[in-house]
Amino acid sequence: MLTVHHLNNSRSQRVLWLLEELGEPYEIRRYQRDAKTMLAPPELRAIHPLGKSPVITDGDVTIAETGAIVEYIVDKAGGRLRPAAGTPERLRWTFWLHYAEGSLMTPLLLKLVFDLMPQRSPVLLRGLVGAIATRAKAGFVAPQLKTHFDFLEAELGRAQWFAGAEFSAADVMMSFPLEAGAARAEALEGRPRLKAFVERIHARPAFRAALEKGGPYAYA
Ligand SMILES: N[C@@H](CCC(=O)N[C@@H](CS)C(=O)NCC(=O)O)C(=O)O
Repeated sequence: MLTVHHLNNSRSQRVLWLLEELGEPYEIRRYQRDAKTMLAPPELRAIHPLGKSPVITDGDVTIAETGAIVEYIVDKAGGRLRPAAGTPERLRWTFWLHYAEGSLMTPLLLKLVFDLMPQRSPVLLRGLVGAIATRAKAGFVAPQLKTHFDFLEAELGRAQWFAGAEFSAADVMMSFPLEAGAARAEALEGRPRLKAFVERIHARPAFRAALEKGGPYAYA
């Protein structure tokens, strides 16, 4: 049986959602973030040395990294939620599968780090650290995020889903950075197509089912 090693409030929510969309059988093993550091517990390292979520096991196979997990599950489901090879939709699908974690998450992570830096600094240094963080965000992170979100808003002008007219696993992959972008960086403000996309995915029965199984999720 395929097991999702599910860290609360994390990217593994996407994997549960994909499995629900495909109707593939799975079980969940749950892990809780440390309340103070928000890091995963050490037990997750026993499953995979990186100790990150998501990670899945399926018989002898252990897979980390959401994009690799998505490809494995889609293969297992006979290629459903993936456009046919050799089509323009398939090229777009592959692009979004890599882009979500490879490009879009980077400035979002930087935003999170710079947002947290002042409060995690020694009290006497907070003012200075805050000023440095504000400068880095204004000078580098915010323009990067604007470029990405404007690009995404334009891309959704071609079709309502990222790979084309049909919903696909690429939309599942793109959900997390867009939800994080909405929560941390006002990604949906003034971007009606991104807002409509997030509303559309939240309305899907499989998305709701995955939320019930996965537990509270701060980005949805
Ligand atoms: N690019 C990786 C990122 C994995 C990742 O950073 N996961 C976070 C959860 S959203 C995590 O495990 N955080 C806890 C920790 O780093 O200890 C993927 O998509 O699987």
